Amino acid sequence: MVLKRVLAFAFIASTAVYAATFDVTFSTAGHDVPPTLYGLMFEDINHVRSGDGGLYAELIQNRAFQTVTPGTSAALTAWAALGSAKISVVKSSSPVSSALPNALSFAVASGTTSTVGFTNSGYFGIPVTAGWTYTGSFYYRTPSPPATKVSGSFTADLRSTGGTVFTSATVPFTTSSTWQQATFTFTASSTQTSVENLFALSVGGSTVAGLTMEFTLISLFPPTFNGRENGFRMDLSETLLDMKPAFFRFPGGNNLEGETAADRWAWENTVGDLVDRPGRVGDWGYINTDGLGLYEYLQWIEDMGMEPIMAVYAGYSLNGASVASSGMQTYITEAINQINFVIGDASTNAQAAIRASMGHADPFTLNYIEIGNEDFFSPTTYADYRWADLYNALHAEFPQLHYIATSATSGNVPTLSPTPTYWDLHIYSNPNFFINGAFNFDILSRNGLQFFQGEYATTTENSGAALTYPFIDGSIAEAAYMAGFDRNSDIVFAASYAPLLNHVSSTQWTPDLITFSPNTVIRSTSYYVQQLYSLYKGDFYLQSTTNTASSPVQWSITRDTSAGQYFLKVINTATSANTVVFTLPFTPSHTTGTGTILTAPSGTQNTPTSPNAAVPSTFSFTAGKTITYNAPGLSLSVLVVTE
Ligand code: LX5
Repeated sequence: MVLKRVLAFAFIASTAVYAATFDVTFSTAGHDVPPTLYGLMFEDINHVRSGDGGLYAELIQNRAFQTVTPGTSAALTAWAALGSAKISVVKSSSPVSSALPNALSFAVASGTTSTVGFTNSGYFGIPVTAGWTYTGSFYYRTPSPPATKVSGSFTADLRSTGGTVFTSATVPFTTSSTWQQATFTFTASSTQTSVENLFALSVGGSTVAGLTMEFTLISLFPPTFNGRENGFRMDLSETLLDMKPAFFRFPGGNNLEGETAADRWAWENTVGDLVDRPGRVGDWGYINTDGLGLYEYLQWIEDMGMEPIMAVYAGYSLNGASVASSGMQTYITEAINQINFVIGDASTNAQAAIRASMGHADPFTLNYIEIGNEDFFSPTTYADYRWADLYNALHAEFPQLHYIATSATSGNVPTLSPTPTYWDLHIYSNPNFFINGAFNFDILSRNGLQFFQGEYATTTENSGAALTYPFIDGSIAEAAYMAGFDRNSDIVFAASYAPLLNHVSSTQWTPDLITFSPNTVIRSTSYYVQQLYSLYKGDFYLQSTTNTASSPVQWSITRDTSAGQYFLKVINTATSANTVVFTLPFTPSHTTGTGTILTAPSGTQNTPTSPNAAVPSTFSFTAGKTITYNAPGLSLSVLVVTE
């Protein structure tokens, strides 16, 4: 997997020295803030997994032996034999489906009497939580069943690595050469602090002595967000919900593109019954089960009150190759079908009918389609035919949708025809870039173009040192840059930090907004910056005295018109305090106001060992026609003033 790196686009660099007090006068003039302004960018990135083992609540790792090589030890990732049983991954002579050719072969020697079975260690652990009812299932068969059917029962349970069983269920079975699906539930009565737990399926040796059975799609779900079958992790969903995000960009990022076109994220392989989903080797070097498929994304996005920004494959993959012009029709048709799955009429459209068969007869909400991801890495083919082929075909079919092109620097790179209205820009850099770039959008002409900062983050210190977790210096620098999103929300319609999630146990790209383990979630300093901007987005931006780039202090004023509240955001990127004096165009009805602040000493990070080193706190302040606010060093403050 070759990492691409995006050019930094810094329009303004200023070295002006600033006084400690900033006078800010604002008026009632301004512009609407688009409801879509702050949201989330997601892709299955970070080995082990922001999708599988992350947002997607499935607890069993390697549940269907997808894309593994039978007979290898790697094929048995997360699985281990229990007792004297022999387990291996085989290419089933009669697979459960053409999509899932492999199975776990479970062989029990004749004369076995002791308990045998196999265990799964989950995604670096399995949480056992009191009151949780776990829902499990698996497919099994006996390739060469005995002449006399054997009936018995498996025991499915959660246990410690030492073998202490916390909860279990009995699962009856009968030997047969055809695949059968067994289901079960069990409820935990106590919470285990350790997540080093195992899922086990076992049986009395004498019941199956001399038999070889096959198992696949062995699944175990905890309770999920909104109680959805095949759903999402509750704690991660609630952590994201606490940001009140407006949109969800998916499925990528690089994870859309595939190493080659054949490895791309293909929507049709991610819908329908789980036995029909082959999975794929994702673009971050590990397997995607695609249990988290297009339907699951859309249903969860709807449950979360967001709208999708959905990407379609645009004929460019990470090996640098572009699909030839003559080969584009395949992907145009695929994109049309993908969109019809989302918004088509189930009574007349085959793809929409699949959606309805999965439980959502009505179309999902969809306004934005992103054509590709970072296609400026193959600018010539994007400009010569890939953009136009897809845009013209999709726009003809779905004229009501907005089509986003991907661009380097500030849009129009490469120059595309038809000229896109919407551009996705990506930037990863150091704190100074974001401080010096706070006015990057201010100088862009108002010529109808609309911008989506689809990925951005402080990824290194100014020294160039890499970051494992966001740090306050970088997060407050991002906050200064985000004041530019508020201020220019007449041309910036959406912005999302990236990447979103990483597992504590191993990762491929840091820093990330949220770090998690099987039973914990760590909200980074950048998470809180994103949260404060989203919660206090308002619906109208008020013009005010503006500062200049590279100044240590930035501000933005928005209003929630229906609530009659004004949100005065003050960002101080210096390590020492600075004062801002606001002069309001009205006299507030209350003489005191409540504010929320995120601040911490330089270098502070929220980590697994100190998850709450920097968290927002509230304060009150004196409100009046003028408000004097002393902003501590390295701080983002939101002062709420009621009209
Ligand atoms: C970046 C950019 C991080 C990834 C890409 C996304 O979020 O998938 O869109 O990867 S990179 O730097 O290798 O291009």
